[in-house]
Amino acid sequence: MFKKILIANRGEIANRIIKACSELDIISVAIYSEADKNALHVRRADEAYFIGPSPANESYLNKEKIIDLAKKIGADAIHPGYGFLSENSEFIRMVEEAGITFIGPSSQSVKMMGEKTSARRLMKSHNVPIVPGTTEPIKNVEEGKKSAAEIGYPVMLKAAAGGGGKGMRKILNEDDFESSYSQAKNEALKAFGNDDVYLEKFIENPKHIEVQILADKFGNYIHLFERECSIQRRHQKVIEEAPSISVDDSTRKKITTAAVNAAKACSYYNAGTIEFLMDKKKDFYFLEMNTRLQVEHPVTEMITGVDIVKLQIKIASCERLTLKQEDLKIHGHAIECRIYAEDVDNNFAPSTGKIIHHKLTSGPGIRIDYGIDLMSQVSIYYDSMLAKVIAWGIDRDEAIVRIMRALSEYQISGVITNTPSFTWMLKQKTFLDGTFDINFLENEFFPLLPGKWKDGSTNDAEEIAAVLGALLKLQERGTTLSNNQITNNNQWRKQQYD
Ligand code: MV4
Repeated sequence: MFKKILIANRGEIANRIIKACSELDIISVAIYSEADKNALHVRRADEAYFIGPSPANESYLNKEKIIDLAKKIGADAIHPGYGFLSENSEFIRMVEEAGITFIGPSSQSVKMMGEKTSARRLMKSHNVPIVPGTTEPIKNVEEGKKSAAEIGYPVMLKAAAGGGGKGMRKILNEDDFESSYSQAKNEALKAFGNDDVYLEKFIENPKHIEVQILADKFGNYIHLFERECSIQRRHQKVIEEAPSISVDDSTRKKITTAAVNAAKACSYYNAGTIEFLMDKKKDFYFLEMNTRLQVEHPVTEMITGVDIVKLQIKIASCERLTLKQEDLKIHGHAIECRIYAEDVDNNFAPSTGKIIHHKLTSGPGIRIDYGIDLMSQVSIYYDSMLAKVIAWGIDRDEAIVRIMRALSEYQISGVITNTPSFTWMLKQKTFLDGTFDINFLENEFFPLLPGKWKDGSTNDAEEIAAVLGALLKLQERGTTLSNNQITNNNQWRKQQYD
């Protein structure tokens, strides 16, 4: 087993990985940028090293610097978390060439799934249903029009090098084809440095269903059932659940089998997720594979009892999966709400500032994964997700009342968050009866903005009292925590907390 793991990430996921290291008795190493000097992951890791200026390009995305540091401090392995370098096949290659283990899939698997048309060909040849469409990039307008007519309008143009919704375009009819085609190619070139695009049939009002898989380095594959992730805004997930209320036993059997086949097709190891669109007839189609740990992994952990991050580490260190598919059962239901620092009433503008009050909640079935605490800075440099509130219940109804209760108790001050908006979402008929799809927020929530959705009670008085108390304490001390106290944060931690 590894002795020391460098965590090439920040925020809640860095903290989540630190917890896994701690339970496995592995030394956790944080890296941090200028903006993250007061960040929680820096305080919680066993060691922490300054890596560079706030812009991610100069810190969390600096491949050479991260690998050099890992070598210098004797880290056996690097956990990339999600985002940043997690799906960068070049980085994986560099890490392994440096003699360090990457906690994730092979560079080749990531590359195979990153190019969407070759991924579609691979899926097709391994009995994974793909969205009807082309499996090679479109060569010119004429060829594209011909394919689109065969597929049947409306169609979607997608970037072959894309993913996550970037460089996507819906085309309603042949008259719009030419202009959409050249725009899509332009966008793809700008975003990915590659202007290949391909066509898919447009699937009307589908759900986003994804399947968590795990595989070891000896060819053993299991799945951990599905997650329902249809509630998104601009390709950012907001609420996730496991299992999906819309997946029946027979569909579950088919979609999880397809997901395991997808993983086998690219000789995958470690944790991965296969994304599908599922239509009203419960036909499902492969969208893409996420070759990393995902934000929403906790809902799967809650219903299966499996610690996905610990298994990632064990798999990376060449342990065999001892967990058998037949041992896995869905137990109850879990829901996750993502807490973003954003002003829902002001067009979801990111909210920045110092966290001056953070009061967690607990109670039956509640878990909060968070990356902030008192004095941490919420800046414009990184993703605005601060925390995730996760609730488990014996059934969906219990998970819903528990997460409502937890959200009403959870307090963050210093930045504006989207927390109150969940009160509205979780009460909607289409959410409660499960008939929502990927258009839920766009169709039902946005028309109400601004202001009219607010119907939850808040804990203003209690929050204000807590904040005033904290400010008074700081005043009494005649101080605040200043940045230069924390340059050598090992030292600093000792001074502050011993
Ligand atoms: C689609 C689609 C409809 N038809 N493909 C968006 C993210 C990217 N991974 C794929 N996406 C979509 N692909 C076809 N052929 C609709 C979407 C889509 C979507 C998918 C999942 C969750 C939310 C979404 C929001 C808008 C569009």
